[in-house]
Amino acid sequence: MKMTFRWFGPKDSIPLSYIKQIPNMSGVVTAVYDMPVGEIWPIETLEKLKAQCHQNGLEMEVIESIPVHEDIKLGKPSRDVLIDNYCQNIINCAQVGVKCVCYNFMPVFDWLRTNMHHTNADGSNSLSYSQEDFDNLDPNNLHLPGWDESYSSDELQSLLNEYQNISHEQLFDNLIYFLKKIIPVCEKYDVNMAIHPDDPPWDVFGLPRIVSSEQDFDKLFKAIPSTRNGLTFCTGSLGAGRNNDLIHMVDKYAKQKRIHFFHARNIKYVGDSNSFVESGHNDKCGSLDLYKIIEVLVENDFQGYVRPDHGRNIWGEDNKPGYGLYDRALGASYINGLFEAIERNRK
Ligand code: DNO
Repeated sequence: MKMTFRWFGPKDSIPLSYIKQIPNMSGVVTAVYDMPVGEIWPIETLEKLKAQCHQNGLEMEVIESIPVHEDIKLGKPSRDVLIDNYCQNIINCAQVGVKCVCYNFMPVFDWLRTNMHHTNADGSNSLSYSQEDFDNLDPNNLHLPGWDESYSSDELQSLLNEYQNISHEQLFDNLIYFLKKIIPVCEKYDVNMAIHPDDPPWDVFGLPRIVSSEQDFDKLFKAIPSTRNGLTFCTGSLGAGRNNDLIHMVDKYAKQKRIHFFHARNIKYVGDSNSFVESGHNDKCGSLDLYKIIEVLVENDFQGYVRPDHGRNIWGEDNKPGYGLYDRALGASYINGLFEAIERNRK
């Protein structure tokens, strides 16, 4: 595996030199953040980003994400031009050495929490999802933690209206339409597409979600068999679905060579509903068995990219929720330790 770390570009408060100091760090996972969704990222911008990474001894082989324009998900006539642009983005990324592109196909919101600053018993902060708080949200006057800057309330309402006629089946067809044009480009330029599962893995506000379960992945891989059509195995997103058998799924898709990117994080289930709090990465802190999941990856000779996912804000850090330095660095060390121990035990 190659250990990586998400870096939000030159505006990220965490310098690349700090990221490099985390043991066993091979590179960053980043994107071009200052271009509107749907536009072509200039190759010069990508070259510049890559040069900055290389100056700090870090690779830039993973992009998270090239965002998918809502018109593509909605299947609007404008999608063809947007898909052509997406293909050009894949080509430009490949030309600067990118090997893996993470993306998602979630309508409107690409993740959802009810609290971005949940205070844990030890004084640390993390993201959390309370089913009760969610049920109390007013879909006609939505203010969602983390999303208020992305959409004005009119924009949000009209986008939600546009989705009213989009069924799960229609959304799936739109995903396949997109992939039928993208995957041949990936084949030609040696890029792996890694779809990120729905976070959390169920429908929200009546918006369909189609990448939440084993059944969903099976359907997706059957429709587009090329292994360039793969996934980001995000333990926290998939694990929030208490019916998802993560150990079975990781085994199945690692064997199929579909897992190109692995997001490791842990969550602690709260009560009997869907509620959860994002915990420290260690198994003892949360409800997921990362040890076992990673053991299965190692048994299947996993060679893809790994990154610690959301961390808590600890030690007085007040960084972007989920993306502080300290707890993600601790997460990376824990995951490195698991891989190392499991690999050595097997020899
Ligand atoms: C949240 C992330 C997601 C992810 C996208 C990938 O922290 O896991 O925003 O980057 O869904 O497209």
